[in-house]
This record gives sequence, C-alpha cells and structure tokens, in this order.
Amino acid sequence: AQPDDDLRTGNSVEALRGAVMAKLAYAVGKVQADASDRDWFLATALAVRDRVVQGWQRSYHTTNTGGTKRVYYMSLEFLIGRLMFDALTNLGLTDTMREALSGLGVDLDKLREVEPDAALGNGGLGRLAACFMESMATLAVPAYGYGIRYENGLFRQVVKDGWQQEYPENWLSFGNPWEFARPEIAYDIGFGGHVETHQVDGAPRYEWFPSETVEAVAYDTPVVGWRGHHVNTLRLWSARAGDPLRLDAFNEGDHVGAMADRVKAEAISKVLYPSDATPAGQELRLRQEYFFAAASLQDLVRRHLKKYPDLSNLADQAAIQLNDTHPAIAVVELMRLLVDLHGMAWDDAWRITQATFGYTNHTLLPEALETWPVPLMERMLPRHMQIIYLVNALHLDKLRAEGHSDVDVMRSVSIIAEGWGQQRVKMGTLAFIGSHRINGVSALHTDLMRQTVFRDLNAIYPDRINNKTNGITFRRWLMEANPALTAILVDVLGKAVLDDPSHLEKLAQHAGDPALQARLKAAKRDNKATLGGIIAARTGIQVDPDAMFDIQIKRIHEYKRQHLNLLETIALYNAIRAEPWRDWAPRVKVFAGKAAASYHTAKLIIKLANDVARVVNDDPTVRGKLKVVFLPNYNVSLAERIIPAADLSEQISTAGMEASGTGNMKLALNGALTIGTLDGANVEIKERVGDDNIFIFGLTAEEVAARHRSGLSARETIANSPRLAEVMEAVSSGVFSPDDTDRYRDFANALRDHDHFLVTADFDDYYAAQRRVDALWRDQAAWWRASIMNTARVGWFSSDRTIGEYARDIWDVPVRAAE
Ligand code: 26Y
Repeated sequence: AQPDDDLRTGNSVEALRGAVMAKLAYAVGKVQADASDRDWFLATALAVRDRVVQGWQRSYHTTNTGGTKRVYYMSLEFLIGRLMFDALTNLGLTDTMREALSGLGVDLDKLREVEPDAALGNGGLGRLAACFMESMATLAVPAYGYGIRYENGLFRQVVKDGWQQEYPENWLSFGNPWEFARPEIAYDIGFGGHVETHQVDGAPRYEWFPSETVEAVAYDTPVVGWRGHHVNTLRLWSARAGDPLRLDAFNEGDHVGAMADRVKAEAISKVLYPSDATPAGQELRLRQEYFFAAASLQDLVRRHLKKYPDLSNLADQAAIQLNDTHPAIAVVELMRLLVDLHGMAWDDAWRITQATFGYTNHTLLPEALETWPVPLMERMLPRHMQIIYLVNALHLDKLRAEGHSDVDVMRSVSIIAEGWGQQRVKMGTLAFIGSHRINGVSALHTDLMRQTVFRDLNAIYPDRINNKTNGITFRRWLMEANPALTAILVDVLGKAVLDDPSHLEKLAQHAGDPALQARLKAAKRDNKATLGGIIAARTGIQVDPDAMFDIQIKRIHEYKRQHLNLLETIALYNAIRAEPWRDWAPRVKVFAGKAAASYHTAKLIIKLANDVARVVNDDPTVRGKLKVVFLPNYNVSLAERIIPAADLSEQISTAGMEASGTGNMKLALNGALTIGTLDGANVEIKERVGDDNIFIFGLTAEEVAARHRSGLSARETIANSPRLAEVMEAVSSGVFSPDDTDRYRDFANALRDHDHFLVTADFDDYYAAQRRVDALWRDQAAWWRASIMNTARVGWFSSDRTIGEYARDIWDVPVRAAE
C-alpha cells in the first residue's frame, strides 16, 4: 500500500501511530509536547474515523447499486454514549491502538474518559435506538437513523446536599470528531400560515402557505457494525434560521430584535426534552417532532426520486419505523407530500403510507401517551389538521360500513379525543391507523397493549399488533464494558461466541466448575474494585469489593419503585442493628438515575436515598455489613462501569408498568442475578434462566389490576406488617431527616392513602425475597452457579435477534447471515 493510504486505512501498530501523529499535527494543529488529553483524544478519534469511512463508502455503494429496501428508524432520542471504543471494538483495533499510543506515551484508557458522553436521549427508548442502530449495521441492514442533533443533551445531574440539581450538558463544546456536517443537505420546514384550495381538473387541490420557515441541516455520524463489514448513517438534523439576521432592524440599533427569528428557529434543536413519562405539553416539543419528521421525509423522498420516476413504489423501497409516537406526525406529513405535492390519489397515498410505516409502543402509562390540543395543531400545522380530520372520517366511515356502531368503541378508536372542554389528537391512535404493523417491546407488554390501550383497535385489526421483545448489543454491553468476562468466555467457548451469542448456552455445562467460578469471581472482583474507586472519587464513600453489589440503575420514577428498595434498605438496617452479631451477607446498595426536573416526588426519592445513605454509612453498628450509595450523573458511560460490577440486579417495577426494561438484560448478561417482579422482559428472562436462578416476588400484572379495582387500603397492609409499619414511622417522623423532620411526612402519607404503585402491598414479599438472596450469597458456589446460568442463558436478548425479527416481520428486508 502507498504510505498515504496506510495513514488512512493501515491497521498495523505503526500505521495507527503514524495516523494519530498526523491527525494531531494537521487536523488538531498541535505539537506533541503541547497536546492535552483532549487533543490526543481528537487525534485518535479522527484516525479511527478514517478507518470507518472506507466501510461506510463501500456500504453506501452496495446499497445504492443493489436497489435494496432501506430502513429508516425515526426517533426523537438516540442515547449513543461514547463512540471511540465502539468503533475500536467493532473494527478489532482496540489492542493495536493501545499499543500504538503507548509508544507515544499516551494511555488509550485515559483518552476514553475524555470523550463526552452523547446523551441525546432520556433512558430506555433512546438507548434501544442506539443498540438497534449498531445491530442494523452488524446485520448489514441498509438503515438510516433520523433524529435531532440537540446542542444540549440530557442535563448533567449534580447532587447537592442530597438534592438533584440540573446543569446543561453541552457535549459539542469541544467539537465532535464523529460527525460530518452536510450544510448542502438542508430542507425548508414550514410552520403556521394558512391553506388555500383551488380546483385542478375538477378536483380540489390544497396548498399550504406557512408563515414561518426553518431550515433543517444534516449532520451524519457513521455507525459501524461488528467487524466493520457494514456501516450505516445516523443523520441528525440541526435547525437553522432561513434568514439569520434582520439587517434593517440591526442597522436601526435593535441588535437583539434583529436576531429574534433566528433564536426562535434555532431553539428547535437546542435541547432534549428531559422528561420520559409526562408529555412536555409544550409547543416547542411539537415543533421538534414535526421538524425532524418533515426533514427526514423530504430526505428519503428525494433519495427515492433520484432512482425512481415517482413514489408509487415507495413502500417497496422504504420501511419507516416510528420509535413511539414522537415522530407520528410523519404519517400525516407523508400523506401531504404524496397528495398535495405529488398529486397522488388519496387512496393510493394511504395504502403506500400504511405499508411504509411501522409503530413501536414503549409505554402504557396513561400520562406518557401523547395527545396534542386541536387548536395548537390547527395553528402550527393547519394542513396537517385537515388531513387528520379526513383520515379519521374515512377510518370511522369504513368501520360504520363494516357494521361497527358501539359509541364507546367508536370513541376509543377515533383519532380525536373529545372532552375536558378541548379536542385533542391522540398520537397513538394516529400511529396505529397509519401503520401496517404495531409492536410492543416484551411479550407481557404486547399482551397488555392488546387488552388495554389498543383493545378496540386490536379487535378490529387483529393481525396488526405483534411482539418484538427488546434486546441489547453485546458489543457494547459485554465486549467493551466487560473485557475480563469476554476473555473468559472466549477462552471457554471459543471465539465464535463473539459472532453468535447462542454459543453462550454451552457455558451452562460448566456452571458447577469451581475453576471457572473462581475465574469469574476474580474478574467480577476486579470490576467491583474499579467501581469502588469511582464511588470513592465521586461520593467519598468507601465500599468493600467483597460485599454483594446490589444495583438499581434507571430513571427515577415511582413506577420503577426505587422507594420500595429504600424502604427495604431501612428494614434491613433495622434488622442488622437489632442483631448485629448475626451472619449478615455484606451488601453495598448502589442507586443511580436521573429524575425529570419537574418531577417532585422523584427528586424527593433521590433525597431520601442520600438521607438513608448518610445515616446508614455513619452508623458503626452496621459497618462492614451495609453501605448505601447514590452515584450521581448516571449515563451510558457510568452504566458501562456499574453493570460489569453488579452481583444483584433490581428490577422491581409495579407489574404491568415497565414495558420491557433493557438494563435487566445487560445486568443478567454480565452475571448479575435478578430480583424482580413479573413485569416487562423480566418474565422472559425468568423463562430462560430458570426459576432457580432468579428471585421473583410480588403481585402479578393481573393481581395489580385486581388490587386497583378492589380499593384495598394501604393503611391496612401497613398495619398488618410490623416491619413495614416501623419503617414507615421512621421515614415519616424524620429519623432520616433530623434537619427537617417534616421532609417525608407527605410522601409517607401518600403511600398510606393511595399507594398507586403498590409499594406497601409488595413490601413483605420483597423483603422475604431479599432474605433468599442473602441465603444464596452465603453459599458462594451456589451463587456463582446461578450467575453462570444467567450469562449462559440470556444470549437470546441480543438486539441482533430483535432486529432480525423486525426485518422479517415488519420491514421485509433481508439480514446478513451469521458467520
Ligand atoms: C411523551 C414524552 C414525554 C415521552 C418521552 C420519552 C414519553 C416517553 C419517553 C420514553 C419512554 C421510554 O424510555 N420507555 C422505555 O422504553 C424502553 C425500550 O423499549 C423499555 O425497555 C422501558 O420499559 C420503557 O420504559
């Protein structure tokens, strides 16, 4: 190879070292002597990026010439985290790069920590989109991710005196080496204005004249699959004012007013909505949704028309997946493009639209189902509102013609909700009607969808709802996050396990092998010591890596019940203090997660965790037996450290409320045992790992529903459990908040009076399950046997399997065969 080529694509230690040095000089503009860690990170990332670009161009070419159908994954969130080790792992260059850099006196693992964590998402739904992007590249599915390039990702969480504070997270402030700006790929996005009707050949034609136009500009990030075979594109839109400065105003001295339009336009891509369960309910959120849906559709329509004369075969060439209802306005926008702009007959347009879209539902919580006020839609998107009315009228007419007449059914399947004095557009119904397939994210969740939110639609269209149980990418959550475990797996099972997780099953034969158990235990202990270092650095708390690491990491929400875990922690604390001489299984309880800024109870739960931590950790009676840690600023990078160090995985949501969970899969894969309810994908994890290797407790989804109907009182439950009563009294009276004894009074009373999430109802069973955990921990050979069975039996939760199912059942696209 030419030396120049070698700089771009060579994969030897020397080639990589030369490439990084060249990037440092010519792209970063620094000499080695002056280079900071950040400079070295940028140079390294750019050198790695060059090696991705080759495969990117190859994939682009194959897809373009092959005439294959493309998949478009539309999501308001992509929680991708750091990308350097992702690229290095998938290209198989991690060790070579480490050696190349060490020759320059640079530590790759230190550079890893310098990379900003791209948090363009809130939680599970956003991380799922990132895992799916990686799996689609791995399976060589020609795919684009479409989203928004938020300047500020999810807020940075600082815990001050135990309270959460939110600070902006400007992940782009030092530049982003992974993205390619495409200022030439820009589309006009309209808002507001009015609609005009005219007759064309005796038929009405509608034309929308927006009063405001914003430009959407593309930024592309290559997404590299396993072994670098295929590379896809994540295309994120940034908002730009069409007319950035009103010179007339500026010249008259109104310097701020001259930029008002620009500020309003650019606000669209300024910040991610930090809420994951209560609709932001604000105009800006709807503007974001329409902005990126419209830009993405213009982009894919343009791509289609470069190759085909018209859009009649769009559904054969494009599958669009809606990640929840957030992009659902795209259904209406595509109808507008087909009918108003491309002159297609309505029925043809509707057939193509339905055949193109699929919709994934991620939640049944009523407060998280999006609806938009009709007056807001009429004002912001007047033509879309007309189209929605027509879609709805035709949909309801068709049902009436088929003999449906029940008013309650018609009300429930209508896109428009009446009532509360205001009409609203139900985005879930719109997405359902506009899609040929609707899926839930775990078997239980999909069943509940059929029985609850979409009961009537499902009765009418019984074949549309199908299940696609979530998955996770093993490249990030096993190979990158836990190299020690990966090395053992390769040693025992052979290298093929890296390509095909079904090989993990063979590990079950060795579950009782003391030598294997010892190796895994040593690897886990190292991971726990590393996490212990992070805990000490961030909180000042010292933890013992030989204690059980009991982990609850996820967004803070009442339905996820971090407070159930905290109440049990207090009960355990009381029990240890009562009998300190007993043979307690030493535990470190670790909590991490962010609360929506406006969610007061969730923020109070964070405060409670910190208050409990202070009391417990300061009490010499429980020293060496119990520690409590709240680790601030949970994000993807921190998850990569916590998960490999976990012994116990807390998945304790109120049954029926967690659609799937994906942290549950990551933790089980890394050998943690689950304590959990029969909720979401826990059900399927239990089926696979077996009853003996998981701790299940609590009410089932059916029992939860029955209990809600029964109106049984929590006060009675508490009165019947002396242990719970003691804990409630302690919290309520201020034992953990001596500086403000009323702090938890209302919180405790709300549990006594309502307890919608059935914390009190599940408490005793949870406490008992935790004591079974203790008992197993004391028998380390049995514990490690169960741990190995978890790793061995969760290969099915690979997102490659999930994407394979989407490709077959929803998108109708082929996937690359396993090697
Ligand atoms: C409407 C708006 C405020 C909103 C924004 C974000 C509503 C919901 C969300 C995010 C939801 C979410 O993250 N859901 C999670 O999706 C995961 C992937 O399917 C599931 O594993 C998890 O159970 C579910 O809570």
